[in-house]
Amino acid sequence: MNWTIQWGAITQAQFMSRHWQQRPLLVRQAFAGFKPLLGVEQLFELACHEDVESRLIRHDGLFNDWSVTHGPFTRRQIPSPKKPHWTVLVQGVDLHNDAVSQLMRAFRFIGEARLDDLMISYASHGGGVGPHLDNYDVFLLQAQGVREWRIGPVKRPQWQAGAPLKLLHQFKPQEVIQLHPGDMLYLPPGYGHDGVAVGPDCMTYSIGFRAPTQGELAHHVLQRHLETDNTDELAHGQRYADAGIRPTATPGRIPPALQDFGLQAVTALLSQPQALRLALGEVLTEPKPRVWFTARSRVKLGACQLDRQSRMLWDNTHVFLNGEAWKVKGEDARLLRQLADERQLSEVQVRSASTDLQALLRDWLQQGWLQPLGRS
Ligand SMILES: [Mn+2]
Repeated sequence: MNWTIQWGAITQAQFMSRHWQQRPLLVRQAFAGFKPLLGVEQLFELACHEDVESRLIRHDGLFNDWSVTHGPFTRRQIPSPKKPHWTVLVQGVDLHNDAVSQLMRAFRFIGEARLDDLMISYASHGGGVGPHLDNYDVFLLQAQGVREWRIGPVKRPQWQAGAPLKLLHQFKPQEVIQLHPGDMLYLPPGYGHDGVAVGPDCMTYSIGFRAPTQGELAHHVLQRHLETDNTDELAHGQRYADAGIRPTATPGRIPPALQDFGLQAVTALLSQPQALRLALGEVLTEPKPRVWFTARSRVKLGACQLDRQSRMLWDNTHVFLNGEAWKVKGEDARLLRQLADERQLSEVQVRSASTDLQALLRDWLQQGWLQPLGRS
């Protein structure tokens, strides 16, 4: 299924220039006649699965008491939908369900490197996670039932003390918006929101984005860079030496020469931008924890598509798939970039690939990173 967002009065380009990362947008019937892609029972089953990240949040309105429990749950731990004021959140549903993974493709116009996951929240009447803000952009698509959102900018966030969730203290919403199935609300990072289910069986799909901080990215890129072989030179490079030093009267002091040596070691890393870009591509395509691919023994090379759990990106010199990198050029580079952009290759394209590339594609099929594409 090919999903396209119906932007209504504006274009996608206008959304990008006026709203993305800047201000909220309500899109009525962004997906006209939308029907949930998985049922409530199917969602609860996922919440009970050990490879799925899930949370159960209950709220006692009278005492403003919140409780949070982390999954996986047993089916009996999930309350009855007839009971009000609870919600279950299931993270990364796109990794476990093909239909949901396809819906998420509608948001690839932002670019795959920025896409995070699709979370589904189920709420009984009055259920929600309370007033909060997120550090990343989010599209909130109403899939079933009705949810009432209170939204507003937050200048200086203050947090409720003692709550098990990071909840805004004295949140003053500017707008109240009711979302019905197919309606979608976009919120930029840091925008306050509080969504409460109105009536039973409310399901909302949250399409979330990745926005690493400099520190997080530096941590992962440097770590990856240091783990790879191309830093052999550095790892086996000159060791600290201090022949000719005089006896010290201040043995506790760090020698200035050692300080310089430490700084030089880090500076040396930064003088390898190509290697850092390589590490970045590997980091950005690293599968999430608890992602498993199913290997297959016999494969027939033909039309194929990336497995829904596969992450593939490219830059000017490499293609990256699931945390690994390949240096590519020429026609093979063109084909692999196409695979990353379109997530599939036709039989004709696969046949036009070099022998080396065909061997690589066969390897990816065997690992379960690629899936055969049925002729239709
Ligand atoms: Mn949120």
